Amino acid sequence: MGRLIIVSNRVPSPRERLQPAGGLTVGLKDALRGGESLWFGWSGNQSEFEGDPATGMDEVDGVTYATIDLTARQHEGFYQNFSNGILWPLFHYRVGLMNYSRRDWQTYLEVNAMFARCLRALLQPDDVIWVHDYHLFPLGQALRDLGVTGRIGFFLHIPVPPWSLVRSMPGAKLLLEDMQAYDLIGVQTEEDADNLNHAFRLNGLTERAGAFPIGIDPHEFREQAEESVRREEADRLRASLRGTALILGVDRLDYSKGLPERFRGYEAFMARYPEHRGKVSFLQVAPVSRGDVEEYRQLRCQLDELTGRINGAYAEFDWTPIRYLTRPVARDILAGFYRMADVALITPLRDGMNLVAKEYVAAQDAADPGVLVLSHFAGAAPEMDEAVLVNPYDADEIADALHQALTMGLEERQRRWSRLDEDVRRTTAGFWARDFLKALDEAPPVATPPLGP
Ligand code: ADQ
Repeated sequence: MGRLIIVSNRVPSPRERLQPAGGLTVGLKDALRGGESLWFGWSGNQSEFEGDPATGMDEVDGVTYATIDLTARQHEGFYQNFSNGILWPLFHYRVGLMNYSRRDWQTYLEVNAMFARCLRALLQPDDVIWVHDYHLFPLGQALRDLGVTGRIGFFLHIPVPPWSLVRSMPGAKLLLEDMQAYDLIGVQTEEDADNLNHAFRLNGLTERAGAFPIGIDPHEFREQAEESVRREEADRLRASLRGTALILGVDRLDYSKGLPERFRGYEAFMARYPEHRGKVSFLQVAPVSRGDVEEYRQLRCQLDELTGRINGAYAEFDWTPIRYLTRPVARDILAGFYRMADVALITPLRDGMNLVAKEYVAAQDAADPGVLVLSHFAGAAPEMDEAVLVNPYDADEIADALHQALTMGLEERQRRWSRLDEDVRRTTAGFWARDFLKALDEAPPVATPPLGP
């Protein structure tokens, strides 16, 4: 087998390369270790140079990292406006938040074509290419246009809504046609695969999507959690809780994560279950992400106001209902908080998968596990039906779920948790990558390699 070429918008930073910190870096760790491999993408830097940029090369632990810079104009049009301002809301079912502009669409296509040209120069005939996420939908076709005939797979980390919704974006049909260049398209859930295949069918194209739910490295995360509950930060949190039960939320500050709805759910819980007042603490960690996009600024204001209102209404002089942090907390500290939490409250309005839910399960102490309260609309929900599942739009349902979770007996907690844990340990990140690459190898090829001499 040839080299494995991973392509994603961002490549792991030099620090993440040495110490994978969640997401893709963890997911691909095993796959990259298998043989020769190269990871290609944006360096994270901006340059003033308008032509095709030079590719920076670096090797860490047997993996070659090849990166290119973007200009400020490309970064704005391709990444900020088109990927995060158009595709992200659209694919999270929020058409109303989509700010379409034809100029950004053109920059998106331009950057994808440039990625293809720079990557093409590094390719060898037997390479297997695996492209990741919505920033790079057209990349496969752009590579085919340059004569690449080998295997190209694609994995989409975010949800796929029905075609009737996706088609509201001008250019959606073209993206769909471009995706035919991939030998296999992986998505997170059966629902996503059905929606994408249905879209292909409706447009007279070939169905190429399959469900490959992403996982974590549960062994590594459990070890981290066990170590991290013994750290000074965990002691400080424990002391500050003074015996109150801990409800924990961990997300990027993003409107797909349902944070205002979650806070309103907690408010309803305070109002309707006064017996819990003074006996619980809700800690929400939500570091600011994409802070330069208007919708994210508005979300932050909304959460500041909700936190103030709820704390103002229910706090005692010696007790605060919500602790809300928009600063990042390091992963090796967070893992211990997961283990200490009596309840994880994870209520996205839509989420491709949600790995925090899986990490929470992996971090629990089998003797006294906590309860996962999870949105029906997380991609993880179909696999994790032993969680207490809620509709995040219903504040009263969140309130009832919190009460149920906080009063659940040990036996039921253990029964639910051990089923969840079994699943998390079976469908790991390593399994996900191997499973996808095997299916890619077996998929009927889109392009025929030219005949040899
Ligand atoms: P994200 O939207 O970033 O990822 P998620 O899967 O929850 O969401 O988290 C990815 C990683 O980031 C996890 O390892 C998690 O621990 C970490 N993380 C999240 N919030 C954090 C915080 N506040 N502090 C520190 N670390 C945090 C996208 C999709 C998801 C999909 C993943 C992987 O939106 O639906 O599960 O890709 O495919």
